[in-house]
Amino acid sequence: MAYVTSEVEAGVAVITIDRPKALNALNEEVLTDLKAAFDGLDLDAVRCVVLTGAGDKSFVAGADIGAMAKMTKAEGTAFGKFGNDIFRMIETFPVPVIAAINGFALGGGNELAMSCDIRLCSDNAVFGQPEVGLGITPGFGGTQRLARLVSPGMAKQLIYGGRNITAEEAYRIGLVNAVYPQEELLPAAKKLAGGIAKQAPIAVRNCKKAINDGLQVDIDKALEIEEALFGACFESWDQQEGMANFLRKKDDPNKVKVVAFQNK
Ligand code: DAK
Repeated sequence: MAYVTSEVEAGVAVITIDRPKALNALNEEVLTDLKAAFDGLDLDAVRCVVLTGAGDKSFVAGADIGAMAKMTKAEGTAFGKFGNDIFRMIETFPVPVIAAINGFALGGGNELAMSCDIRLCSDNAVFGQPEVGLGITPGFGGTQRLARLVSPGMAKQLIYGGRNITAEEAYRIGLVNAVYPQEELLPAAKKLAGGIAKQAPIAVRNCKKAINDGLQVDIDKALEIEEALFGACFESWDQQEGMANFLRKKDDPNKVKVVAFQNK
């Protein structure tokens, strides 16, 4: 892959969009490589993913404006669907995906970050949906995910005005969970991912699915979704060993051990 790198260590995959000369802007090749990187992960080995951008200036500065400028209506529609399908694949990826936003997250970059489960950013990060200034609407889910993540009023203010915001403001409105000095961002993201990777993987996956799917339906249906995913954890090795370990510890505190969950 020319534009995306992927490495796995101790259950955590770090996927890096690597096109720093164009501030990691998304063209068809980058999106193709991004899909290939996720498709290539071995989910028996990977329990959490960190997604970031190469360099210290940009996560992703949006879809590639040069490439889009020449598109026909049909090509623009196809490009939008291609991107949307990949972002949705990330949003529904079985294991959690943490965006480590190390600079600009504009347009498609902010939309990509919003497709992830958790967003952490560096103090130089800049967020925005500047599409209306280019004569288009956000096209990779920005109108939908920003309104759900912050609030409809705040999303409308940001999208209609095309105004960029700082890391601090993104934190204040709930777009990101935490802000770090640039050099601390990736270690913090890996540490968070490592903590998730140590938990029972079937349970973590089911939590992700319960939250995501439950948010799309009314509360009664949402609770049914939770019930089914809760029940599905039982009889797994992880559930039996996790609970047995707790009971052993109660019997004899010397028997404390860290359960090496097995994803089965
Ligand atoms: N596309 C292509 N190249 C980009 C880029 C982008 N989005 N952003 C930056 N670059 C390139 C610059 O052209 C420049 O390349 P060279 O001239 O060196 O060859 C290099 O990256 C460095 O950029 P600057 O020289 O401009 O760096 P500065 O620090 O001065 O400024 C900036 C950084 C991020 C403020 C500035 O580059 C900027 O405003 N960039 C554009 C940001 C933006 O407007 N992003 C939103 C793009 S619109 C759709 C689905 C989705 C979308 C559209 C349609 N469909 C459903 C069809 C998504 C749309 C978008 O994301």
